[in-house]
Amino acid sequence: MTFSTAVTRHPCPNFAAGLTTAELGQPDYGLMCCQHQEYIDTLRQLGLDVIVLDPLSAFPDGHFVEDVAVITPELAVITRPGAPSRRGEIAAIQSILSQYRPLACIEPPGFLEGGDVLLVEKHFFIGLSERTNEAGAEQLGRLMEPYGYTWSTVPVGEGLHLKSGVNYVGDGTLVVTADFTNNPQFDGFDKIIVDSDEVYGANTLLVNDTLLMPVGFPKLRGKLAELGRGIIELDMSESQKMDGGLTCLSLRF
Ligand code: CIR
Repeated sequence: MTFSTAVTRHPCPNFAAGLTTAELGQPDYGLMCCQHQEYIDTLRQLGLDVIVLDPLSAFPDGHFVEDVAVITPELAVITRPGAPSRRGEIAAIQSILSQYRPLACIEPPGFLEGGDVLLVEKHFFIGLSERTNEAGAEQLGRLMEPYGYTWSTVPVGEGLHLKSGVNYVGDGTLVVTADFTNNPQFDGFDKIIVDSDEVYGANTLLVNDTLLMPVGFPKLRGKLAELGRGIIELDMSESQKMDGGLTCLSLRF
């Protein structure tokens, strides 16, 4: 899919109060803002029109906008985050997305976060995790079927989201962590396997013809370079402290 637009949200000063399991220390707000701006600048450099929404002080994870919607050319599905502390974020994304797409919503008892949704061509791999349940996955799948999409569910196991461990980098190739390497659902793809000491690098994002990856994962960078695409490395240290990655900082369409 070619992207022309991205929606982002500025981090709020109390972003360190968001959810995390990372144990990488206290994140720094000033540095987070610089890294976020660099992310926005990079998307703009790649030709995207980047919308930057105001911070949400009541929702310290609110800048991880990927989790609150799933967008295709036909529809924007507003999710229902599995983390109760994040449910209020959805009200704040609806009005901007309604300017671009018809909206649909994930309803109780379903819950789903965009970080668990990996779209490859016209197939949705939907991770089942603490943040996304069967009912949420099925609702998303059924909403998309009329538009010719297929879908399947993938148990996530240890990581936060499916895209913490699997991402599509184009040309029939997936970047996968060990957890997903032998999953039969991904038979038929070429796989770049992420070493166990570089797992965070798996959250690599293909934007049009360029790969964005977090800085500091030289073995993965070497493997990705063989794909022959441009690679831009971004410092994601402050997002990583809050369990966030490159994909989660934007909604792209
Ligand atoms: C959370 O735990 O919900 C946030 N601190 C991080 C969300 C990251 N989202 C993503 O990777 N899609």
